[in-house]
Amino acid sequence: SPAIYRKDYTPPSYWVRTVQMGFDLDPSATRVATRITLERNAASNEKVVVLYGEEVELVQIRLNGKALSKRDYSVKAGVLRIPVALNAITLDIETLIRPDKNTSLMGLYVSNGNFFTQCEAEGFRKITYFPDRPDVMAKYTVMLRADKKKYPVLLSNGNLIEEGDLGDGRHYALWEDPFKKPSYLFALVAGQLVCQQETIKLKSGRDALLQVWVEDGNLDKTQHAMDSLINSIRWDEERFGLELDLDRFMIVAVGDFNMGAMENKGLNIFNTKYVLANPRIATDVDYANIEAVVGHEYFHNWTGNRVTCRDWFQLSLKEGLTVFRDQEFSADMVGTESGRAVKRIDDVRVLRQAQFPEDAGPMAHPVRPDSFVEISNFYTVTIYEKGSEVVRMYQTLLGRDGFRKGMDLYFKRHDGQAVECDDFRAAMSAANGRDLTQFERWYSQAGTPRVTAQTFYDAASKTYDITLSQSCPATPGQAKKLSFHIPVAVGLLDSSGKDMTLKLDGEVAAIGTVVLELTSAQQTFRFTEVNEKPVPSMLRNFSAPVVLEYDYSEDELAFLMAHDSDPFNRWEAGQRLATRRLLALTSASQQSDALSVDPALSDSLRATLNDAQLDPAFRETVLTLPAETVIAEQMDVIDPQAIHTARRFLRHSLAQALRADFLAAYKANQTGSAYSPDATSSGKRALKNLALSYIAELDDADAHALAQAQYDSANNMTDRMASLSALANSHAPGKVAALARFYSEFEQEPLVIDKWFSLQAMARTIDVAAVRKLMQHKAFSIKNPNRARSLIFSFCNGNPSRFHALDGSGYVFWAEQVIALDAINPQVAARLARSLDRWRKYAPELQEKMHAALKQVAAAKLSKDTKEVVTKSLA
Ligand code: DPP
Ligand code: ZN
Repeated sequence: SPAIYRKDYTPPSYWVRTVQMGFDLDPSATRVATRITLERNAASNEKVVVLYGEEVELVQIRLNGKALSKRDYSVKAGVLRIPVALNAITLDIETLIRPDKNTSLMGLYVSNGNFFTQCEAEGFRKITYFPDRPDVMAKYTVMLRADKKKYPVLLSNGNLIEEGDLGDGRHYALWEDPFKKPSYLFALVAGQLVCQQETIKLKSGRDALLQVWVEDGNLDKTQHAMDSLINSIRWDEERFGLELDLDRFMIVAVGDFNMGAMENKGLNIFNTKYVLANPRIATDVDYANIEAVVGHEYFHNWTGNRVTCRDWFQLSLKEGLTVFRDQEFSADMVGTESGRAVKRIDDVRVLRQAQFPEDAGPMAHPVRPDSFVEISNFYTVTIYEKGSEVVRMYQTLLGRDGFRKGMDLYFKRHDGQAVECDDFRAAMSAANGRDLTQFERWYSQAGTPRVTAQTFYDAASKTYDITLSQSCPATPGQAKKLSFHIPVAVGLLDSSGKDMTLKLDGEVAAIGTVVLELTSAQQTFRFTEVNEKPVPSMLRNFSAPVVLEYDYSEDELAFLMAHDSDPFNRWEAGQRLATRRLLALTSASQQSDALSVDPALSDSLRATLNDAQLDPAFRETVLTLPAETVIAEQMDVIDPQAIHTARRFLRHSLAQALRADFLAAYKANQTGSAYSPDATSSGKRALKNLALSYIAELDDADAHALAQAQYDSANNMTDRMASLSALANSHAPGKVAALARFYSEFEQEPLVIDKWFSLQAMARTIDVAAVRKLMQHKAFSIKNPNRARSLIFSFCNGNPSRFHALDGSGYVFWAEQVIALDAINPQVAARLARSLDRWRKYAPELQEKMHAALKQVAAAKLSKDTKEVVTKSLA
């Protein structure tokens, strides 16, 4: 398949004004009748109506009432062209589709007997022939007809206009969406579902009906999603002055879903994983994720739906912005400064663990890509998470108020339009009178910039110079990079650990933190009236998505860990210390040297662990060592076994050194019998369970007993999973029994069984043979994306040392699964295909085996999704 280029964008030849659809829902033969009114686009020279269709049977097509014959149009590679140059056209298109055979989960499909749709990015063309591109926005009216017994609930976007019986056991519902929208936001749901509902008053006084739809039996798991939705609505009213524009807003949960959730106008469709929760089945992390995803999809109603993307190259326009909004929402929901920092740390962890590797690998692409083969492959951590960092930098540069002004202007200018990333930047610039020309490079250049800092203190003149240099590694198609506009937030600590008042060239810049704007390859910033040599705290709150290199002494890092007023950098200092140890241990392990660690790190960590002034949630982040994948990215040649040995050794050493402290923290952070997922309680559980995981490293009878006792008495899924994981990674006598008991207790809860598979897939002792055996389990199905992810993805992506077994068995398994999945669901397969992205970074013996596996996949008959990924990996 050929690549599509951003530079080739042309406006549509016709606009669509209205869409009327009639569905006769039947799993094996759904008939779709669509009437589209089109209007010629004066800005286009093309005299042709262009419609896209995929895997649909075209029954008939009429133009202004007249049936077209095959001579009147052409169909080639899914593109139907009708040469015609009229100002107004009505098309009647009838198609036939087979939802029950649709395992790609794009377009209209069946899940557990019910109908669902997923149209982003290009799924609508699997329902009917249509100008399926996001800059074509229209008003939709949708008539659904189906058997009343089998499909009592019939939902689509907007407002319910009419419903009734049709005789012959069938019924209908007519929906009308008052807002024009691109086809990717179309949705329908039909089936046996029940809902929790609530009517709330919006800020303007209007009433809105909120519904959360689930399968019967799950109504005891919807309260948290409903609460999260209401909180999201309130938050957007307060923070951005944006109100829900509909009378009715629905969330529907579905067990078979490719992604997390989808923001269809007024009818959000969610993976069950991001809706269903109660203390019995959901962990604290699940609760937090549900809040974030419900927020995310709700916030799309403005950032994505009211203002959408001109083309799919602009995807980050809505995704980066909406991730930023959901991150801010989650932070505000916790409220405390320390809670905000923990959220920030979590988000930066995702960036470093997933986005930095992507940005350094064969799939590296700018936040606004220049080309793609299959857009589904570009729903990436770069578009989402790095995109969010780019949006966050506007706020860092312009301030919260300035950012809000930019948002207001963006909506004022573009409400109801399909626009580009540049339009967002222009609004930020115009609203604040700031030149953001150079900032554009964050959208056009891929790769993670490196910022190197050097400092010089002159005691005689009391000046302190910080010299910042930037560079950015080459990425596919981009050998040379131009300088970025990088906000570097800096504070200077005096010898008592307090923030100095900062004067830049004589001007008072700030009491605590100043944002230095690095725009050239190298710049020096001079602080004046600096009475003693400070310890610099740089890139506070991670003010830019870069790698910051500075030659900190061990003492300085320990000092920052103890004193920095910026909690993010307190954490960061600890991570730097730990990373140094882990890299040294990794190299010692490679040379078969005896492993040892000095007590400096454990002393600093002990101080943090025992500091009752600090929130437990924050202490947990400090005591958590950098992930194996983060260490891997810092090595020239990745050695997964050595990294794993090093990290385990360090954890074991810390467990020995701090055993009593961990036990004390364990006892001090019990949360009692009533479960609540609030930040304080979940923070306590996080620290308690971290302590348990360290103690479990010791793998002795006391550790086993502690984990077993917690498992036996757990009253919530967080504690249950933590103890089961401790048991599963140990030689505890109760381990097999606990795993079996867990399964039988939760057999009826698919989301919990996912956890059960995932925990085993990530266990230290598992190998490919054991994964294959789990695939034979009656509860395993490769067709369900959540289940496939819970076992196959967890093993390939979440267990590096086992996946990269020296015999290459992991890669053989990976190739088999990519090929098997590709025949079922290309999107999911293409995700798995990414697991070998970084193959060139490994030692030659592993590289060779990975290369062979990649070649094997490349030689198979593949979807364009998977083909693009393996082709780019091999390039
Ligand atoms: N637009 C969707 C989302 O990010 C994609 N699944 O919310
Ligand atoms: Zn989104």
